Amino acid sequence: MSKALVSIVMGSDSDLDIMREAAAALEGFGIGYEIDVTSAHRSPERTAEYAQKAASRGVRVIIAGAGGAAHLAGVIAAHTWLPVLGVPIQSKLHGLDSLLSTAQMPGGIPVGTLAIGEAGAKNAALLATAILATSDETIRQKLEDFRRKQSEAVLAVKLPK
Ligand code: RP5
Repeated sequence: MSKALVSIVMGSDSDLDIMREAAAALEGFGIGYEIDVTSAHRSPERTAEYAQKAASRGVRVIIAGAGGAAHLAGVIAAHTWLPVLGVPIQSKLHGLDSLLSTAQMPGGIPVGTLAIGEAGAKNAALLATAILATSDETIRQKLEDFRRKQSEAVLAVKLPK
């Protein structure tokens, strides 16, 4: 795998099944990524350090997934200038708590928040790919191919009569 351009982080290893969707999507484009667990609440110093050093490691986009009182994406965004994409993980309140905790950032520190759960994790990776595609012709080509094939698959659907 090439060097990590995208960092996938999550608040707990219990988030991994969802966040694997992001990793799988990046692998489909051959985009290098790192994946790790760090918690805004349980390991706050390490989370800050992780975010502060991401850009100098060569990371260009961070995807952060967390559930419940989901502050991970916001805390990471507070410690880096890199674009941060938040994935709300399903929770005891069906992920609505995670969604609001991730999305409702104060003006000045943005988190691009995706849908709750698997679709959000997949789309975070696709959005990270699109961000990278603005300055990388090879990635742009792969993303355009993916979108074309996806459209063709919809057109090819034949429902039973
Ligand atoms: C959040 O709390 C994590 O992101 C996870 O979604 C949720 C529950 O964590 P565990 O108690 O399963 O470790 O910080």
